[in-house]
Amino acid sequence: MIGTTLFGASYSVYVRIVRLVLAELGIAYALSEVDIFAKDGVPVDYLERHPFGRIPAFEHDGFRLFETDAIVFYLVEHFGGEALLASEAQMRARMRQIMRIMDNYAYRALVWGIYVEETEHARSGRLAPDELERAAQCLRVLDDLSGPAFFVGAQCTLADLWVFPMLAYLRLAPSGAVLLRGHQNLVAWLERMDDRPSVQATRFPAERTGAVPTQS
Ligand SMILES: N[C@@H](CCC(=O)N[C@@H](CS)C(=O)NCC(=O)O)C(=O)O
Repeated sequence: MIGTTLFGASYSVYVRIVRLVLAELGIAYALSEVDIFAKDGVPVDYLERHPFGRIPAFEHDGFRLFETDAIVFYLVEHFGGEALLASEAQMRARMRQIMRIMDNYAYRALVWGIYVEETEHARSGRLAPDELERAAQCLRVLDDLSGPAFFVGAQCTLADLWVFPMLAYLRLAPSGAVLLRGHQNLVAWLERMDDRPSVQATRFPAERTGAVPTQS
């Protein structure tokens, strides 16, 4: 396959991270829609691209890849996107720390624990204190790590592009919006990010229409 193709769904947090990077770097690509939550399960041919059945998967001029981190670093290195990396060692380490916090702690708590539970499982206002506390802890940590303009330094880096999709879902959930109100730094950062063309070009369907996606 010649060119750049991203396989996944526009409602997916991890697909959006890659799309944000593609947009920030001005790389033309095709989005090939794959619904891993389809009634009949993950499409069988998709498992050839991603044996674990997650999204996204990626192909560039015949080079196939999966795992968001690997895809993003390939894009940055192949297409000269170093401006998205913090330039100094400690700041770059902080950037990666924030990315891994999002993967390892925030994704489950914010997206599945709050957004999906409240909007899809009709548990709005009925979450348990420990579910809310896990999300609250993530926000406290992120708030502590956030800088005055972007997460790390004076320019948008991969840290911002990793955090944005997860907080974008969180703020759509009633309890998530309440939690966020206690972190005005994060609210202001979200509003700054909302102005970026990359963010506007990759809106989740639920942000555009107010409709709730099947899964995230
Ligand atoms: N480690 C994977 C995670 C990707 C991931 O979890 N994607 C979600 C959608 S945002 C997914 O495929 N979920 C399906 C599932 O949990 O079965 C990556 O970094 O690409």
